[in-house]
Amino acid sequence: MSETTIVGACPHDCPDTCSMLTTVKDGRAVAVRGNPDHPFTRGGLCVKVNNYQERVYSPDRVLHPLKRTGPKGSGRFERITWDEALAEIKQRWTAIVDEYGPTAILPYSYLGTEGILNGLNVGDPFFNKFGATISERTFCDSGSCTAYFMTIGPTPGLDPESFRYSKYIVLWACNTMSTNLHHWPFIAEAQANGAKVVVIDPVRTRTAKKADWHIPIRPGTDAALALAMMNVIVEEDLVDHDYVEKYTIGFDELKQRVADYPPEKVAAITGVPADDIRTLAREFATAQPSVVRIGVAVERHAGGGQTVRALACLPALVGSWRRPGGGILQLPIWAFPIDWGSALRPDLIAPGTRVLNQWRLGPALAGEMDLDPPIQSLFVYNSNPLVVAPEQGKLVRGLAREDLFTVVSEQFLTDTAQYADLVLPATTQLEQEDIMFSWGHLYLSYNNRAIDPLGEAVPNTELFRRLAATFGFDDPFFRRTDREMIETSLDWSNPALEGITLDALRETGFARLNLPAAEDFAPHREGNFLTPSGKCEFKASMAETGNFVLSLFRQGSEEFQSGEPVDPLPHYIPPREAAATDAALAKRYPLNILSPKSHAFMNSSYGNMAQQLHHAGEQGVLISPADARDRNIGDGMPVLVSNDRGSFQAVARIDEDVMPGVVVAPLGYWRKLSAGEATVQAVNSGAYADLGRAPTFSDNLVEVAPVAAAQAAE
Ligand SMILES: Nc1nc2c(c(=O)[nH]1)N[C@H]1C(S)=C(S)[C@@H](COP(=O)(O)OP(=O)(O)OC[C@H]3O[C@@H](n4cnc5c(=O)[nH]c(N)nc54)[C@H](O)[C@@H]3O)O[C@H]1N2
Ligand SMILES: Nc1nc2c(c(=O)[nH]1)N[C@H]1C(S)=C(S)[C@@H](COP(=O)(O)OP(=O)(O)OC[C@H]3O[C@@H](n4cnc5c(=O)[nH]c(N)nc54)[C@H](O)[C@@H]3O)O[C@H]1N2
Ligand SMILES: [Mo]
Repeated sequence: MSETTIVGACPHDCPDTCSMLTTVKDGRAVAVRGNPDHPFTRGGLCVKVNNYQERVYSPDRVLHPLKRTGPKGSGRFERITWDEALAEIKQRWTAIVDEYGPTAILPYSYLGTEGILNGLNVGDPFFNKFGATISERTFCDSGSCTAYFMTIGPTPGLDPESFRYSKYIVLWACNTMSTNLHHWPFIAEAQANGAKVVVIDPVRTRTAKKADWHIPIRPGTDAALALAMMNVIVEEDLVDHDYVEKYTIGFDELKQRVADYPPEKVAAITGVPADDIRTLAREFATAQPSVVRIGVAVERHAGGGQTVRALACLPALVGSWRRPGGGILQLPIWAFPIDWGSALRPDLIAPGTRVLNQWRLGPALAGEMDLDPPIQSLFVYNSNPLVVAPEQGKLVRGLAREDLFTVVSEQFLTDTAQYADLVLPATTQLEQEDIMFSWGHLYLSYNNRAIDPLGEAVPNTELFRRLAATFGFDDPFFRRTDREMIETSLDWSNPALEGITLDALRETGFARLNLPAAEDFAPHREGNFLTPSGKCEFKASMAETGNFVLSLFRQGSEEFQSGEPVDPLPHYIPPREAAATDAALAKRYPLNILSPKSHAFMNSSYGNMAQQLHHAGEQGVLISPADARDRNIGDGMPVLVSNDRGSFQAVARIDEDVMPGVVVAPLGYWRKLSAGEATVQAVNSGAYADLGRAPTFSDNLVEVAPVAAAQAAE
């Protein structure tokens, strides 16, 4: 028996991008484990992927092209050949193009796999040349990025490993223990050395339980808190004047602005006592180096963009950037010199091609958007919109349309694939080769293929090679092999790659970018921010082009990227659905629902796997004892969560960990595996936040009632 170990990388859209070792026996993967040599992975995987081989060999894998035989959504399919599938796509799309034009076809994708080859942009060149509608992908951190770029520019900021040198760590809307687990040891090390760890979250999460101080806050009010912290810092003269003078612009205007946010006023908005606000501000200013780690949830309400603007101003005001371990951590992805230009091929886009934001899929398919031409075909890969996009009711109606030709490339018959006309089999990470960035550490990774593809599954790169050939795109660009793509995926002339070779990377599986070591990494010690002024812009010069979306999320020429002007100073925008904004709505629907990430699922991936489902339990909703009592809800009781957009069924989990007025239903449960065939997305709105067209998943009001009572009321 031959046994080998193959070094690869976890494929998921997670900051940790673990180095993964696969044991292969006689061509079959028998186990995976974390690479002990990788300084961030440290030999451990998480509950999501530590049995990845079971995902690979699951009897539920889609291993051959499938064609629908029953009504839409019935899940009845027959096996066909790849040639038949491609011929069907050619015939259907040609007819659609003849009648409606190519923009009647909508590609839809995100980060089912995060590899530079098989991930975000793998289909873009094909669909750009085809002339399909452009998908604007503002799924994750788009509003946060717009705000961050406006304030300090596309900088990695600090090394996540340098948290071990921090003296004050604020995890702001970030559930590290579930969503960024491998960062925790660095935080714990700082904590052991006397650093204070603060968690700001409406929920006492696993992470909050490990913190020195948990500050519960009303959802969507974080900007007010950050502005009040700055108010205190200015009032009590805790400002690092030397840093502010040399390396920032707009301090005088910011000073005036934060005068509007005294702690007492903000206490009433946020629910955080004024004295706590003062303590937080004083400690953040004086315990240096101090750092804020922001999670994605800070962008997920009406004022999410301005929240990140305010948070990105904080460290400069008190000089946190002077030392390693100080500043703000968003996405260190900006350290990776990825050659997006050659991957995206925006040059292939015909000027004026229609753009559709991904959050609009439900209304677009359901015929509510007056689109000309209407969407007649949907091509989904690397995504499961029925579970990850809002307005689920409309999505189901849209996907059920008999005249919609839906093709889904998948590993499993997801909720979305269930509605497809054609399902195309996709490989898992063990069956493909890729090179990976990280948005949570500074190591480049190489994923070697561990086993041969199962059945007729193909990597996304091969899928688009086949589609290009089917449509006669004979430019050699569309025939590039994976190895050729890997060679051109990065800008090898960039100093960050100095000393790294592909051959060595294949051997070791990972390499740290050529950047200073964590203990010396303080790129903004003397300013050098990547903004137009080179300074931290309290007053943003980019505010004139305002609400822009990064080209990474929305391709095209420059004109696509600018937006309406916005206020150049950070400010608080109240949640859209809250008593203060809409009292009538709040009367009918008094509870603010949050749908953060689940501990055991990866977005909607693993929502069908036994180990992870066992860990997560059935779809639940966390509710405070007071709110449960008011509604005669008992622990474990089936409840209906509803608002005007829709409803879903869940099991009540009564817990003091959630503040009164807030309920929590984690993302990731599959619709078809849930009682009532609906998930939290049934109540979520498709409204955008203020910047970057970010979603507003923390800004939705609902009511919760026992299922029996809800049925009786109908
Ligand atoms: N286990 C697991 N890990 C994952 C993922 C997964 O699905 N599962 N997904 C990956 C992806 S794609 C991403 S983007 C990251 C995201 O990881 P995180 O940034 O941690 O995102 P969330 O879990 O959505 O939200 C974090 C916390 O914010 C809180 N929160 C919600 N609204 C507000 C608010 O208005 N204010 C404040 N202060 N807190 C709020 C929630 O209660 C939650 O505890 O995780 C990645 N890692
Ligand atoms: N309510 C609510 N909604 C959210 C969020 C939230 O916090 N709350 N988070 C948002 C965020 S941050 C994100 S990033 C998005 C995530 O949204 P998605 O990126 O769509 O995430 P997944 O649900 O994991 O869906 C990915 C699908 O791709 C498939 N897949 C995996 N690898 C491959 C492959 O190599 N090829 C192909 N063809 N398919 C593959 C998987 O089987 C899976 O079904 O969701 C967003 N939606
Ligand atoms: Mo995400």
